[in-house]
Amino acid sequence: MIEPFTTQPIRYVDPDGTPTQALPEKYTPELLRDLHAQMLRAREFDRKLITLLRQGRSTFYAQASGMEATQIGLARSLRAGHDWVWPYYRDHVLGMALGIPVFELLSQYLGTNSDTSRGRQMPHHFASKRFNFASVSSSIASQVPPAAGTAIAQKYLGTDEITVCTFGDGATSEGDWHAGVNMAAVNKAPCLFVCENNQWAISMHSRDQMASENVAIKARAYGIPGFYVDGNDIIAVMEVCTHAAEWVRAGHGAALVECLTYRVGSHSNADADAEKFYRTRDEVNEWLGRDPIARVEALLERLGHPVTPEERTGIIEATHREVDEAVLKAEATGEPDWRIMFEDVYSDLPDHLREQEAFLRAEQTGGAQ
Ligand SMILES: Cc1ncc(C[n+]2csc(CCOP(=O)(O)OP(=O)(O)O)c2C)c(N)n1
Ligand SMILES: [Mg+2]
Repeated sequence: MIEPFTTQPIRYVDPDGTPTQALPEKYTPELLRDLHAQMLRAREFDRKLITLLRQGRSTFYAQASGMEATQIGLARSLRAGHDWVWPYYRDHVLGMALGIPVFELLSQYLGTNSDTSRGRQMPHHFASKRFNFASVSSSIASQVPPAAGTAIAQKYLGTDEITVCTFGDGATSEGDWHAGVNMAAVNKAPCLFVCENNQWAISMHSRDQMASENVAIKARAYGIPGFYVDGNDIIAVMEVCTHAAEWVRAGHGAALVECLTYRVGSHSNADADAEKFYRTRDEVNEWLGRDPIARVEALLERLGHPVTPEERTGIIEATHREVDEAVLKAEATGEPDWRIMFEDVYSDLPDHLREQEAFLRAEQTGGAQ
């Protein structure tokens, strides 16, 4: 029985791999190995993307390392390409787990011609029409009101889709967050709000920015259930998110899930030295001891189906190949032409943009028009 508003995060497996309660039958060694492989692929993707950044091929990246169980567990509770997702910037692992190809993500990071937004967004602002995955927006919590609107439309149209809206702990202190959650709640709209609580909003710890016990409890004020879950326990995330998504899909209204996790890397590449300025190495090490990937490895070992070192290496090497091939394929499509800046918004360019286009054209042709 999954209950909202628990005082402790809901957990199925301890960090050392010991089950804390009977595991539902569906968690066979095959499924656990699949979840493990997907988490390890995501971790390695982060490492590869940081290398690309250092090579100067892209300019911005926000790692999800440490948060794999939250994003992959959530993805497994959704109907990919059917339900709608209003994500936040750290959700590339959620996107990958739903099925967005690495090639599409990399096209966006590299701003090549194969990018659906054709380089018009800063890196790490991906989207996928095919997967009903709205574009990432960097403005914290700005995705929450549109998610509420999407869910209200789904209810009005009588579809069986739901909307999922993700955000960090910091986002729950924003006005947009409260307005959006209230609108979805009062309209009993099919919206699943998921907080990826990694405990930091850049350099601000969650204890310094909210007086409430946790994030889940904020749901009480809006009359919706709030589930508090161990976000580094992929089984707990899958069970709670599936339960909450089904509840939302059944027409009961909105729900909130808080996944308590930790960002083990920097906030972004613009925050290179977190341990020097705002958090301690001891804190990071403590959370590395609750790593979501190691937890599934320990569980599989206990179940007599260990992941071998060769299997680990195989997953890591396959991810390297996958990223390397996608980079070359994306780069081969070339850089978008500068003229696309003026396309896709106005059918008739306003005068000031016409002037700017003419100015740029003159620059490109060395002054000759
Ligand atoms: C409206 C707004 N205010 C401030 C910022 C600057 N900013 C970028 S990320 C961030 C922290 C967000 O923390 P959280 O929601 O916990 O997500 P996390 O990055 O930890 O995953 C802030 C304050 C912003 N992008 N938008
Ligand atoms: Mg955070």
